[in-house]
Amino acid sequence: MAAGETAETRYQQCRDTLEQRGQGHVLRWWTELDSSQRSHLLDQIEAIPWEVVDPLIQSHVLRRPMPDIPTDLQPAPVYPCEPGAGHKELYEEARALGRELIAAGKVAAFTVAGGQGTRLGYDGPKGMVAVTPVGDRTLFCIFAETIKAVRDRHQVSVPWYIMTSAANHIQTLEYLRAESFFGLPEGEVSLFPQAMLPALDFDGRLVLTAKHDIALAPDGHGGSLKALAAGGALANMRVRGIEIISYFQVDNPLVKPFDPLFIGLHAKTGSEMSTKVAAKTDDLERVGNVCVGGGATRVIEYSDLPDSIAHARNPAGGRKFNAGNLAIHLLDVSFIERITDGAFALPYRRAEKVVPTIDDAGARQTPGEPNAVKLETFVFDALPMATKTFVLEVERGEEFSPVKNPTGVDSIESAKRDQNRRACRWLEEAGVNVPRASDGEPDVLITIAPSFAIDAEEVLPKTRKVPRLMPRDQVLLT
Ligand code: UD2
Repeated sequence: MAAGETAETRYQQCRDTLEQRGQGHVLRWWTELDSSQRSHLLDQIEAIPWEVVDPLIQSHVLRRPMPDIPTDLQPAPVYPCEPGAGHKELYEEARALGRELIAAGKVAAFTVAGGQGTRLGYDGPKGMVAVTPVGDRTLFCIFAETIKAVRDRHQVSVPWYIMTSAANHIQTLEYLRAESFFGLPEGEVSLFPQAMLPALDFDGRLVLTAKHDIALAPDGHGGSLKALAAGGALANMRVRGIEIISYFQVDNPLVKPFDPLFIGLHAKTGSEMSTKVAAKTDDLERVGNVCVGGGATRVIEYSDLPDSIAHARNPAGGRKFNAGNLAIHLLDVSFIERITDGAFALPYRRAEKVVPTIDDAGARQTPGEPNAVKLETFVFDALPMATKTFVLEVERGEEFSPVKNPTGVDSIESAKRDQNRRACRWLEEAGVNVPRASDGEPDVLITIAPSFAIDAEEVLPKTRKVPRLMPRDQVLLT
């Protein structure tokens, strides 16, 4: 068949597929498109998984599904960060086991970095944003150097998997290559893009962002589980002897992906999927709520939490639902293999977003209000599928300060402040004198690079390397 005929056949098939679904508008500008634009558009149409999208238009676009909140919802039981009297031995054993598992190379790092970072307004992969108080180190740099530190300390390979999306895959890869993977062997860093789904307007119609381009969006970080299985990463982990995946989001510079206590308790309790929580800062904080209900551990996202539950109090007057999801999880490789084998589906969520589109004249417009629905799955919806789960409460200031907004709460500014506070605390715990202002805040800026220390304990043997700190000093410890 000649090339022209092939293109014509593809066009006709795509047109039929679209017209059967009332989506014929997608080809409205066909006669104006050049050949590369035509082929791009046909590629996009052919890649749409209609078996997923058709039912979702009915259930999630034309209708607003009600959040699934079990009637017997209760706060999840959590292990405290400091053990109670009866648990000291358990925690010590767990720490030792966690160290063994890390040293034996059984734990891999997994960063989800496929999001579009819309709120931050940064035009590029969020992992490339510089976030340290001193030294302008990026999120990807912090994670890579943490992995390298673990690798060097234990002389073991520690693979790092990064989920990107079509929107940022190439830029992420080029950035890491240009930085020589921050000293990690290239063969131990695997990037793979997640799947995309079309955005739909409120009438269930595909949205065009240009005459030849359909608006597509990443299918949520829940897509990571399928992407790990389908892209071969799980098989690769098996070959490398990985048993546990340490999952974290690209936005959190304080994350400790190799926490021996968390890993050890996960293994000791026989948990298939574990999660870290911290006390919420207020009833309506924009974090998920880790709960139990309907016989399983589950996360109720902040946007789904009914006010009555958000404001509920326990008999002592404290916040009843207080376990904020930090999006730091451990998942057994065997658990992901089990749940992705066969008909696996996480529930889809509807997110209303502003999606740039074109008007009747073909000119690009960015509406002031949400105009479309994006369809996403969330990784924490795998929790109810685990036969055993475990939840560890941690100190927020030690492990969580996400970069989500340009300023204010959860911004680069607040993340720098929190990294500085933690670095100063670690130094003081090791006996270093840190100048403080009259309000108690550190009067210095310190970045502790992972090559220097990845936790407070590692600072102690290195205090001789710390210069005498004077007010307003800026120090990068490497
Ligand atoms: C997430 C959690 C929330 C809370 C908070 C803590 C969800 C749905 N909510 O809220 O419960 O724990 O984080 O910081 O997770 N991503 C992808 N692919 C996608 C979408 C997102 O890789 O298709 C990544 C994204 O790059 C980022 C992370 O997932 O690393 C979180 O995405 P978000 O910023 O949309 O989640 P957020 O802040 O609403």
